Amino acid sequence: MKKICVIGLGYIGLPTSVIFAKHGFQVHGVDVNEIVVKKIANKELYIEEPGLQEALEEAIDSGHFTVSTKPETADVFIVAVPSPITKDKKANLDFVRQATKDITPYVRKGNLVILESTVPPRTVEDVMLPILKESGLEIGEELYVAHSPERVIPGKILTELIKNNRIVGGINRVSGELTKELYSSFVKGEIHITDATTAEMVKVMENTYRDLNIAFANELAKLSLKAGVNIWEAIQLANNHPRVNIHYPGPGVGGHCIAVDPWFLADLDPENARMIALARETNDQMPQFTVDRIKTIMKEHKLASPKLALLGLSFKGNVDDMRESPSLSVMELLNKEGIEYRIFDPYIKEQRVPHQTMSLEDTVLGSDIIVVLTDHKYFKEIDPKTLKNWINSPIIYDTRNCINEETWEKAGFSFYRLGDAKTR
Ligand code: SAJ
Repeated sequence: MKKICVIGLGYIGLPTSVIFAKHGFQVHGVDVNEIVVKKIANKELYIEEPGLQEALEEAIDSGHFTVSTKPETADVFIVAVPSPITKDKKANLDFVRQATKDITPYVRKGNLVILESTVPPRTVEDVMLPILKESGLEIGEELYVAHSPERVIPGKILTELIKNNRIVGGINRVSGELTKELYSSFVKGEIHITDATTAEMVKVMENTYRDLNIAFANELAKLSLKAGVNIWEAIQLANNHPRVNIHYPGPGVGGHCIAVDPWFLADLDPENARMIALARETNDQMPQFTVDRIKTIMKEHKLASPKLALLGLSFKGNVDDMRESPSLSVMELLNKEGIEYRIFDPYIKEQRVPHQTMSLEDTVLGSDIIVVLTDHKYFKEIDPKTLKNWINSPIIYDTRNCINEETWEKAGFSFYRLGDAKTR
């Protein structure tokens, strides 16, 4: 049985490990965080992801998945560690560097090393290979290396890992082919082979495309207020065109990918990456736009010191992931303005931020404006009639176009929607 050592047991490393364990491999998972390792060994999850609990239990019980804080010798090494950005928007490759250093003493002739983390183009060639050379093995001849970025979306990780097409970039042909063969054990989508740097470039381009398109939608949302239209209706109609696919506006772009990866690309050549940086800034500015709109609503209703009820902490609907969430920026801006609020998210089950309550009732009780920041299904299903008994004044501002205007207006609410001039 082939053995795989996976470094980093987070959102990608853990699901990848259990899937390989299910498909005939012996998997050893490594994480520097002892708490994470203990939890996983006890079959406890620290992230919420549909189907992952059952898959983890099965993997551990089968004996095909072990975990510890130290790597072991194996046939294949998969690096799936974080690649964040620094405060000045540069790639922080410390984890990738450290993980590569950690596995170097364990690599043997004939092994394959795969980087899964999303990274700036040239990371495999310029950061990983010089470290792996220290093993004394001939790179490309005795040690094969590839980049195989994941493309899964939180909330659907287990199905997308199997279903999605994959790009596999080898430092040479053999490395690419060995990687394709490995992932073919469970991937049902197509696997395309290219070189490592092209694979790195493709991955960051995909997320940058989305960021640019969302920035365009956010810009349109602002313009729509001047034009006097509902941008959601306009986008839906424009998307009827067979070659148009405009994304949607919102209170900002969160998550660990789309809000981060464009900087990897911009960093390559800041002078020429003008649209990319502008899109990032446009999207980063949306929490401020959201707070400005709240202030306008306050003025319209003569609410000098209102209590806000913020709904949603996750960066997008139906997941528990708060990374880079626009809600956090909105909260920070409200703090600066001295505007009072409470916040509730049905997916965040522990106290993670100040002013967070554990129930909808506790957040909306005595509030003057309800602000929907995340499009959780839970919020779409709220019955406004029940809320009316708890609130102070019936006003709702929907930043995600996920609340039914008619139902809420019938219940007597003043309804506002981001990017919709028709809701006053
Ligand atoms: N958003 C908008 N408007 C839209 C679409 C999204 O404001 O029209 C916001 C969301 O609310 C959220 C953020 O953008 O705050 C990003 O959400 P997302 O669902 O678009 O993306 P992620 O970050 O969850 O996952 C992305 C995916 N990339 C693409 O769709 C190109 C996923 O396939 C990648 O695997 C993942 O990044 C990654 O790991 O890079």
